[in-house]
Amino acid sequence: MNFGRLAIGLACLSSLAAAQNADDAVMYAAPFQALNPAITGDVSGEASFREVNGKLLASIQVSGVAPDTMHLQHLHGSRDFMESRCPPAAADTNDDGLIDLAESRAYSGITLIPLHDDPVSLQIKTHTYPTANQQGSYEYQHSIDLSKLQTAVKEKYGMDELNPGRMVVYVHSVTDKAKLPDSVRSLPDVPAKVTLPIACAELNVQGPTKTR
Ligand SMILES: [Cu+2]
Repeated sequence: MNFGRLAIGLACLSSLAAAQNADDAVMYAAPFQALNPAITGDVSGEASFREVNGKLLASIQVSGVAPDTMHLQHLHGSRDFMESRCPPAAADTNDDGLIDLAESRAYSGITLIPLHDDPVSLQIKTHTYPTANQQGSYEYQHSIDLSKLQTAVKEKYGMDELNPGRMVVYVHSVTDKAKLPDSVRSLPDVPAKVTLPIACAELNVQGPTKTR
């Protein structure tokens, strides 16, 4: 028996195992594209979500948003797992020059998962979304328990599966001083300034992917 060869074989096996562990980290990411730049200016940044050890690690970084303002941010998507898209200019069906929340639905689906201090709650109306600094930028990072999130999403939306790769990330909210036409639609009891979309990112699987 050739022990030298066996040792090399074992070394190869263990490095293969390490590579497979690394592959278990699935990452979804995309740059933000500005929406409604006539009102909001040039919003930029990046969204990423990593699935690691039963957690979904959310990371959002944006700049060029309304300073000293809380910004709603969510994963939007379709309950029937259609691939969501960010809305094109043609989404402005009422021709008021702005793409509002209602007009985004045909492309992006509905508001699914809020990105604030407790995403698993699926509570959309809260005051715990991130607030931009004086320079108009912010960073948000949160570790979300994947199985709790899946249970919550199944309960609230009837979705059996959670696939961030088919979802988009929205950042909302303009400054209090913004003047919006009355035609801009919002959620019941929430001012349109709070829900107006200002950036969108179409998530895609990045890098090494898990073999399922
Ligand atoms: Cu949203």
